[in-house]
Amino acid sequence: MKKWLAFLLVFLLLIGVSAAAAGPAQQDAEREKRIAWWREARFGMFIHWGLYALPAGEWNGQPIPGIGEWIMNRAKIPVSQYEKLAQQFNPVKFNADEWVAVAKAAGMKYIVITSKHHDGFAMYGSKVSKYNIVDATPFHRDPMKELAEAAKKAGLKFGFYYSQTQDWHEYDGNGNTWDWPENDPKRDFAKYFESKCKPQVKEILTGYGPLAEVWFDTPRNISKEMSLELVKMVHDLNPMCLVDGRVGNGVGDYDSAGDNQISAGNFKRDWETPVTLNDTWGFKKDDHNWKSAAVLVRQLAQVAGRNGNYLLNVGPTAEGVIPAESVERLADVGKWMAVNGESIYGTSGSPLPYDFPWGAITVKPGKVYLHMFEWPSEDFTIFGLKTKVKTAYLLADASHKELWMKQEHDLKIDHHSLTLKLPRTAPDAKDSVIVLETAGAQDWNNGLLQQPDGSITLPASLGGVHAPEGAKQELRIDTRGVAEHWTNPKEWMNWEFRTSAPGRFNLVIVTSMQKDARDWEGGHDVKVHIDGLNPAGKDLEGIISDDARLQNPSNPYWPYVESRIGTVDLNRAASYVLTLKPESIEAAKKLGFTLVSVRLVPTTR
Ligand code: H79
Repeated sequence: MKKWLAFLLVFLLLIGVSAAAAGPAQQDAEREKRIAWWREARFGMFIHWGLYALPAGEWNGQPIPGIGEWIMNRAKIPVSQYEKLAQQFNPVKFNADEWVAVAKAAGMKYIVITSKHHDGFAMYGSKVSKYNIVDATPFHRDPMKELAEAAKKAGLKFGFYYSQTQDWHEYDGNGNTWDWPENDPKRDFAKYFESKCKPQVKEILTGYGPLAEVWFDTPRNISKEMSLELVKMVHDLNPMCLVDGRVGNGVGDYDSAGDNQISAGNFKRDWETPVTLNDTWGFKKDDHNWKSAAVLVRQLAQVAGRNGNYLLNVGPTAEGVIPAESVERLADVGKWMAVNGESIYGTSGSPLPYDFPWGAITVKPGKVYLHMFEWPSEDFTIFGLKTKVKTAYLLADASHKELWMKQEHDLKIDHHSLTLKLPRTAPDAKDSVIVLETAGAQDWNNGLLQQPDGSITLPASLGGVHAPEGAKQELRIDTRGVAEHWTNPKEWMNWEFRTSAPGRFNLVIVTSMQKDARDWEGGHDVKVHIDGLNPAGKDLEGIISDDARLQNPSNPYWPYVESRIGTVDLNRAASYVLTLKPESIEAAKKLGFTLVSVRLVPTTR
């Protein structure tokens, strides 16, 4: 072989190999750059604004149940009728600076607004479709231009929601089954994707300055190629613009939790949850079920404590006004943020993968923030922090007066505890933040530990899942940390945990209602075995029944159900392994065994 040819071959081989190797790593580096501001931000405003704000939940004098922006679908309104709303849409009270000021005062760092929702109406001046706010309404202004500029002026990031798959206005779009039969073979999604979706996404990426993120939604059965095409278009046109997880097929820049779902488990990844201030996204005149400022602050802290971003929605009216009830609550959240923002912005999630009954933890290098939703009546103790705490103080106390504390390590059982003496009253009834300043890098025991109140919680999201040899595992843990598809009694779970205070415990199994609290399935027969008992105890057996309800205020849409299974003696400070095996599972409703956690709660004697 000629020498130059050999060189050329080696050279080609090298660039081939290096290109292949550099691909994903390069993407990671780009993603790290794009997402830095977002991790710092933690808190954003979502805005659902469109023609649906006009009917505001009512059609032909009838209240239409469900989320407001779905009215066209829920009331099966023909395109020819729904379209007419545009002629009346004239939001004369719209003021971009005012909206941005509401977000800014709340402590939000970014805004994401609907450029086009499932109804197909563009809320910006589109050249691709005349069905848009500039051409089809008497308003004739492009409010998105005004908002993008106002946000920029105020130092907030700005992005767009875009419904890429559902478009109920288009014959070839997805979702409108009342104007055109669903399985009409002439309907061609690819045609809609090429002629409307892609050109409109290009418009929003090029007409409004650099975007912070594009928030796609309900990918449905869109192909991976299509998802990738959208991601590529976003990054090509706007290299610093993020793409949310709902672009579909797992190719976004970060994961999206389900609507109003606060993910559970041990999160190191980047994720975001969209949450409604009441129960709707788009304005509905009869939805007065507003979350209190306390719930909002706690959700924000809980999401940050799980390493996520909180995208909180407002639904302005057809006149262009953010409802006063929303503005008031956001202002209260802002007051809390003005004092406690340090415990949210730029923090990472808790190093401990489980929840606490008292609140949540966020961390920064050298600092631990304890978010106390419930203020303890006596001393407050936390287990598992191995690093020495230099000082502890209330974040709301500008003088940082040191709190009395005692930090101990019981060598015999390798148990770390920290106890603080707190003032009698909480600095803030919503969430009082205690700061622990640590010496050096934080080191935690992040196994499952008995808690200072004596209880032990074994969350489904942290258990081992086992399927029989050779069988495909159906059971999975959903984004809320709840077991789903657990219908096969041959699948089972186990947990290892440690106790520090022996005693007798009630064993309680917590399951979740599903379908937005509309349904639950019980009657499963379960067996619990604990390894490490001395003397060895008998296995417990019981039925998953609706013994009590647990309403978790920071997770209002999915109440939990408690089932009491029996009592057990854990009479040593030691490690145990608990195994949960169903004998039978009721699955007629296809919900099955929706396990949230197994709890061991000290009996009072
Ligand atoms: O934009 C908001 C929602 O409109 C959108 N995501 C958030 C951010 C969304 N699209 N689809 N879904 C949420 C799932 C919708 C389910 C339901 Fe229904 C709509 C439940 C009640 C109305 C469809 C119609 C399923 C049952 C009836």
